[in-house]
Amino acid sequence: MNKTRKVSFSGIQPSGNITLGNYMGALRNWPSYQDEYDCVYCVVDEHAITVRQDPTALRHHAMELFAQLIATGIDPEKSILFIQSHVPAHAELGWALNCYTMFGELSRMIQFKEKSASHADNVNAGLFTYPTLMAADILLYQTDIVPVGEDQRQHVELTRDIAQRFNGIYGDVFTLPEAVIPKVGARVMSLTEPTKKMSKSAENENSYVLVMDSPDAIMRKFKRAVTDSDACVRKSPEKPGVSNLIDIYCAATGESVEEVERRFEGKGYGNFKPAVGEAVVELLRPVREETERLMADKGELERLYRLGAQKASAVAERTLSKVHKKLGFLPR
Ligand code: ATP
Ligand code: LTN
Repeated sequence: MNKTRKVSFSGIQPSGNITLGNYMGALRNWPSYQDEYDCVYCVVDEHAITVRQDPTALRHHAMELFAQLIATGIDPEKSILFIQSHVPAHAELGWALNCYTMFGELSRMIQFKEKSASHADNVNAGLFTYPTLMAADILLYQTDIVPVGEDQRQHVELTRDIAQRFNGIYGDVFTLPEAVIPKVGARVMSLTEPTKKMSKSAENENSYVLVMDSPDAIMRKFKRAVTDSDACVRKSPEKPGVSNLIDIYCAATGESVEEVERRFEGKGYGNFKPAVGEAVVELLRPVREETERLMADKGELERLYRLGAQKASAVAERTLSKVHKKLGFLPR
């Protein structure tokens, strides 16, 4: 990367199997940036351990997620696709940035508040400083844009504040990044509690649809999705369940809300819910099948993640040594 093109960076945690929310809010859009930007995509396993993980499951999820990113259309030869823990510069810059991030700023992070409430028995320091490691991920690559779902906007804004603070003291060290959030699918809600976002780490497996779910499982989950009693396919703030299903249907088919409301007028949920299920089955089918194919050749996946780590390290080390020099660390 010699910065003739702008840089796009994004990351995703191998904290479970990825959901339709992750796909619609993030992954699905990532390949398209490859034509215009130098793209960097990262499986953020160091972020995942802020919540307790089973080691065997974490290994599997990281490998499967790596394959899924390729299955969605990320070209590991053209872009940089790698695993966070394979590039030590992330943890190193994360440490330095901790010293330029305020306790008050981290205390205001919505994700921290939500996760400390849902994991009250394990409110660890890593969960609190999660955003500074994320800032390190982004700033190491002199990133211009960060394609993410709506829930990550606050973290990208904090990253910008940290970068600005650092640049204010030491001169232009970091590029200031900006979040890019999709218009449709930016916030897919839970199927059982539609006022909460769909999350891969939720307890109730009927609340999310996984990219690797079988067509039968997908259909079953949509048929059971929580709606309301008036059976009218119309988007409104009083109808969060149906509104979510309409958004999912639009994001899957490319149709507008008005078109969908018109087509299902007077048809009730008995027709609408299976139609949403079918649209999602077809949307996810190619990704699931390609992931299964890629997972059959672990040797090739290992070759590709080593290649990614090498390419990522070369860029990240440059930024890190610049930072260390500015801070006054003796050269290695
Ligand atoms: P966890 O449940 O472990 O916190 P997560 O499901 O929120 O994880 P991440 O790995 O943290 O997923 O996020 C990966 C990407 O998916 C991010 O860009 C995030 O904004 C996006 N994303 C996550 N959940 C949703 C959702 N429900 N709707 C749209 N985008 C989402
Ligand atoms: N915090 C993000 C995952 C993430 C990320 C990043 C996203 C870690 N590092 C860098 C974009 C850029 C999440 O929870 N979804």
